[in-house]
Amino acid sequence: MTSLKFVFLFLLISFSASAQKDYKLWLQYNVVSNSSIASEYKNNLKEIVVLGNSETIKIAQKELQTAFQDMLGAIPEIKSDIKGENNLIVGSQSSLNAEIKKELKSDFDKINTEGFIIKTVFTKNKKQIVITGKNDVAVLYGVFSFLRILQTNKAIKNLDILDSPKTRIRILNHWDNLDRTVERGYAGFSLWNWQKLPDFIDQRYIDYARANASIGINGTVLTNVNANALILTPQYLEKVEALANVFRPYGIKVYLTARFSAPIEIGNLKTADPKDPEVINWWKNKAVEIYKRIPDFGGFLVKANSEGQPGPQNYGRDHVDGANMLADAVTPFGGVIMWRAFVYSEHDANDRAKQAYSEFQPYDGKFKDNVIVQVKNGAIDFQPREPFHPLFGAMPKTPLMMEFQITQEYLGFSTHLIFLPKLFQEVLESDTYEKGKGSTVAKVVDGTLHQNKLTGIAGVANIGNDLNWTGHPFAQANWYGFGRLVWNPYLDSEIIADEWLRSTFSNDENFVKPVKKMMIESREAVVNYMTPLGLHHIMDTGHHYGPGPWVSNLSRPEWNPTYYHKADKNGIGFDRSKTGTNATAQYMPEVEKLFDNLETCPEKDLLWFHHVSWDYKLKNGQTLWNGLALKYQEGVDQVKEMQNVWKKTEKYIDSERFHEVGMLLEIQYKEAKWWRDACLLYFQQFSGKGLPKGVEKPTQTLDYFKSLKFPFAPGNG
Ligand code: GCV
Repeated sequence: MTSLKFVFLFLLISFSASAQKDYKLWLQYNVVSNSSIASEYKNNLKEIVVLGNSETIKIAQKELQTAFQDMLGAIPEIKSDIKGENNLIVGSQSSLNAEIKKELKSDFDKINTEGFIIKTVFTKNKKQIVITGKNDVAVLYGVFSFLRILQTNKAIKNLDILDSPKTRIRILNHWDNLDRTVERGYAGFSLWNWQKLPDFIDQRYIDYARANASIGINGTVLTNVNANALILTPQYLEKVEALANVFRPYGIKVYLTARFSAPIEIGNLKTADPKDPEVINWWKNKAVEIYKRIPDFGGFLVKANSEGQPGPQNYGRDHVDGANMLADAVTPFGGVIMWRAFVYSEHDANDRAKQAYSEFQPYDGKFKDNVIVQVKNGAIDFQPREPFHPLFGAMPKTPLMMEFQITQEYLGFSTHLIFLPKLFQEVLESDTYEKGKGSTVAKVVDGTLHQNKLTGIAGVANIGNDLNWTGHPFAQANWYGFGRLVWNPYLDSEIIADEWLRSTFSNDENFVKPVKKMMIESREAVVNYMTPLGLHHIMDTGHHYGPGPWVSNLSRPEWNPTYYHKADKNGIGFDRSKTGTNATAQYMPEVEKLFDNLETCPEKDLLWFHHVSWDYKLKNGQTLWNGLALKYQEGVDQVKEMQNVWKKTEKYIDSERFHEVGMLLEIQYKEAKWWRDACLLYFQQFSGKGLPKGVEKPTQTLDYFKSLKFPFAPGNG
């Protein structure tokens, strides 16, 4: 009995220790094992001088204390005034003494209101490290950045860092429903416990805010874009207010989704027509009510007249009418409207990829100043690879916001390891040629191309109430990487992977080097085994789990995978060139030419833009059929290689996460083979050709793959 008890206790302790590791995300604060680095920090951090006593400054102080205790084994004494030297001075510009202020004057001129300075300064021959910014939240960002330097075991000699976020709205979009299910969520239920709010403040809310602040995220849309009007009732606004109060000291503003028909559903009006005076008034009053509770409320995100959601078109009005009406309601309070351009219609026979551009481009310059149009990454829908959305590069007079999807709706859910910053980077680096060469998507969204003041990047969150937040331990890297990239859209994804691995697992080079390579290559691996050479949207329908290139029976043609690949006896691919739907014409001439011409179209986008014969010769000399089959095989082989890399990491990390990732990679490998076999068997019916040498033979029939059903696949509403 005693030994049983002991075993139980042991299991409990080891479970909670590793569960905590998963839970702690990239803020592990592992002991610094490099003794010279540790002593360098200890010598330079005799005391911490904390200037100010706001909630935010207290959070910054606590963070430093926790981090130093965990990483260096001791907390320097905390002081509130500067004496002696080799101190760490933490406080906003206004709290600094005159000498330091003077010393940093030109630096302060170079940062924006959210930017920070981390600098070694000498005043009266005394050396100090100063972390500062124009306000307390900026100081908090500086503190997290300083701790990242320590976590990644970098030296702190002569620090001279000035860092400002390049985008203004750095926001997570939670597709969380009020019943706590999460649309396209693969990490459990929603974090927001509406039933217990506002009185019960779950520690998770605080930990969520802390994690976001550590990567510079400054906004959160709490509710699904497929919106429920109830969130705008007093009963719920009280709960939203409680969350806003928790997030505020971390610099995070709360936003909500606005259901366009709310005036009817909860306001007892007969219409939601944006030109109706009663409707206009209803929204104005609603804004007053919200801002009374939440003075720094961010604004609304709206999905209107898209996939069955109500909108201004229900009343013969357009998107501009709808967005501007809401914009007027929040203008007195400095709120913004993020209006989504994700529109396509079953009544429009045009290529779905063209519809958002066709509808929104003519609105350029017509929105109010506090409206930002949120454009999805990709004209179809967050595919493993899409060419950049043509609206980027076509609306010079309208602020455009990028919407990335962090949750892996089309990318194997939280089961597959894919490092998304690599994908995001590819898109941000794409050249729109809007104002000549170098007019990258990054420059459109950070406002530098058109000098927009209102800028932003949104990410559909992959967070749920799973112990490890994101379902897959490596999906945490996508949350982290999103934050880092929206702060600086020019950051290299390799740097992000490096930081994340060191902060989350270990600084050991023998671990970091191969695993970083694995992460970087994971994106292409997934493209290869799901949708190589420009294929897209061939996931099984509804849940989007696994392959379903055969699906052709859905009511809306553009919901069917057959619509996208167009495989037939002659070949495969969607002709979006001049000879087809001419979607290429939506790009600037340089890009149009590149994509339109079969010779110059990058092979990674080939079947996105062209329908080519099975015998078409690829650049490597292979026929299209053989090349396609070999790409599928390559994807499978890449996952095998990821497994090999991971197997060698056991001695560097905790056994729990080692085993978790190992099991998930095993599933990923199985599913990569499933993708390869199902797709090749299906496409083979059209090509009529055998599999080339090097491609493994399927062990199941096409009918078997077609028979697979997943009625309870997660995230499907
Ligand atoms: C929130 C896709 C997804 C939907 C999602 C929609 C959108 O169609 O499958 O779940 O709805 O995009 O982004 O609005």
